[in-house]
Amino acid sequence: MTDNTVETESFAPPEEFVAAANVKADEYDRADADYLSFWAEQSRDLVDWKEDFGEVLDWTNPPFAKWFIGGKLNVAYNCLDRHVLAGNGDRVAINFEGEPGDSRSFTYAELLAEVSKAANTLTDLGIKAGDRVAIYLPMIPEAMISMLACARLGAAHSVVFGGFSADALRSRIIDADARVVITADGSYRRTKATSLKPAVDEALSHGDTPVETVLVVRRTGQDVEMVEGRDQWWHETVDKASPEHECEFFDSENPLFVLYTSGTTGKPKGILHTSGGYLTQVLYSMKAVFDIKPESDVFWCTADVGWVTGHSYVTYGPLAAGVTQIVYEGTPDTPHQGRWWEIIEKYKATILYAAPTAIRTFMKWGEEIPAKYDLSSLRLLGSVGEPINPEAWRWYHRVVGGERCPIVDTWWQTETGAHMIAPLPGVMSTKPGSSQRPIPGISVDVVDDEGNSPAGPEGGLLVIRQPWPSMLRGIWNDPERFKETYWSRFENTYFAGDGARRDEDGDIWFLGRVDDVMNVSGHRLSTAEIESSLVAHPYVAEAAVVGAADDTSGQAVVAFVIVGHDVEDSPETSELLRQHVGKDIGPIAKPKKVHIVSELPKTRSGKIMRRLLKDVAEHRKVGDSSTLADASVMDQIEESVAKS
Ligand code: 6R9
Repeated sequence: MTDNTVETESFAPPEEFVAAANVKADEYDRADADYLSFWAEQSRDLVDWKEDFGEVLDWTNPPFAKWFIGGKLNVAYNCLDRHVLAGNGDRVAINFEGEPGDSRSFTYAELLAEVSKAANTLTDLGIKAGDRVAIYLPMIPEAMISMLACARLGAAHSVVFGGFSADALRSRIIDADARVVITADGSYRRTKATSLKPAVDEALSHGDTPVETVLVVRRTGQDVEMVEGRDQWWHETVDKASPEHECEFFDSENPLFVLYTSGTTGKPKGILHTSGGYLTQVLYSMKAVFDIKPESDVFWCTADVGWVTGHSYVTYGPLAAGVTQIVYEGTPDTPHQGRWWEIIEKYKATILYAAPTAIRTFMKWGEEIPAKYDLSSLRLLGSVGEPINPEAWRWYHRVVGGERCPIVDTWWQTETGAHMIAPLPGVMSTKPGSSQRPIPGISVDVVDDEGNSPAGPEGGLLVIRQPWPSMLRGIWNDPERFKETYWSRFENTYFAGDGARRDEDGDIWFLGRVDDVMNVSGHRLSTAEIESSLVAHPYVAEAAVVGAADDTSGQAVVAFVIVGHDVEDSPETSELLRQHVGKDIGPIAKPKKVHIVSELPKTRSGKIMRRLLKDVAEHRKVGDSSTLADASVMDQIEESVAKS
């Protein structure tokens, strides 16, 4: 991204926004004075506990944290029952907009009935507290209903993004030991009915998963093969189940979900989140960062539930806060490029939370498109998933927000569960491109390679100093990897994997990942995972993958491969390998380019120097290659790339 950043440029929130804001500036001091009392107070205030907790944090066995010790709650009760009991059962919980234009809405009372039916069905299928259920669904209300039904039973869900392949689904089912899979026949994408169920059949076809039952939602009505004794239709089971379900209350540390995310090695990690702490911080961020007013706001987070943003800010955050929200199934340009703005106008959305890659796409389509719609209901905008470049920020602010909506640029991760660094919109002026400050109760720092603080003006590594309520509790089945990945670089300090720097005001600017994790359209992908997919293809001898800067998607996957001697170096081969990765991992992982080369740049110890390949992929002069075993390799690579 080439725009020049003016660090001092900032936008003050409108006076009315400040006057009505949920939190004020003194919040930081109160939290700093005693962060544990601060979180205890937030938790008691925001969460309905069936039994109060005693100790706030148990950190006697770091890095394994426990929060709100001895407390008992039910997360689904907090998202549903308590709103109905408080007399808000008639408030719309979900306005669902299908891609073909069909719509459905659920009040809180109706959603409670749906979740109760699903919970009763899962109980009939033998699911109980402590089990895992895999959810492989498109963005339809049943996705959230299924997640909440699991939470209601104290069973953990493992949502697998519907864009992932059968293989990816299979390995996640096996790792999480899931006995039930909830899926759909398919969904609508770019006006076509795409299928989902065949991927489940393929994932289970090896007979090596613990799955006993597949529950299938009918979304498109396309033909589906149902396996006798294993597969059941949602409409023949859930729809017929009782809408009454008395919930139990579980320990604060009862697992809520496992969500797989890419790491620096090939195998995705199952990030584990539990109940009380997660819900506390998610709710606090709804209050402080999104300034949520449940009676009047219409919230729209555009993320898919397959990602953590969809977990925290589609399913749990908005529903636990009791606000009305929008859920949209499809793509932003179906049937026309104004679809999002049309939805905002239709439902009078007040808060929009989206990824920078979407904003950059809209910029390309032109500002005359949003200009055709009434966006005056919006009062706050959010950004998530990757650094937002100042140019996109300004466009978002001016064109979408009509210069009246503060923008909260929220930095967080699957691992952190909820917002960690973000401006408080009623408290401070916002700066295009900066996430600014940790939210109250969170302690972050930017350190140099040795862990010294402060890091120099060019920046350093982002670390988190103190445990936080919604922190991951571990990596499923792999405590050693948990310690190694996040806690081994600096003692008792969480290493996030992001580069960052502070400006003169102390505001934080993100510089992207410092490891081999790429960020494509706000989605995390690992170079190692794509490399192993490529080398698993019989044509490929060696592969190196880099994330190259891309104007729309932030980064794009670019692969360099050495093919077998009898394989033709042709555009067809490159295309075939692209398709292979798409099929193997999922369409989002498909490389934008596959360059066939005769050598890869390696150090004398055999390490691939991806930094040099990144220079090539970003059309830059190749940097220092003096540590290469063979210095002429880069010339050969540049030559092959120029030819292709
Ligand atoms: C929520 C989510 C986490 C990684 C994270 C960082 C990048 C997310 C960002 C941001 C700069 C922001 N990231 N939000 N970078 N500014 N506002 O995206 O989780 O999919 O786990 O990705 O995304 O690099 O480390 P996840």
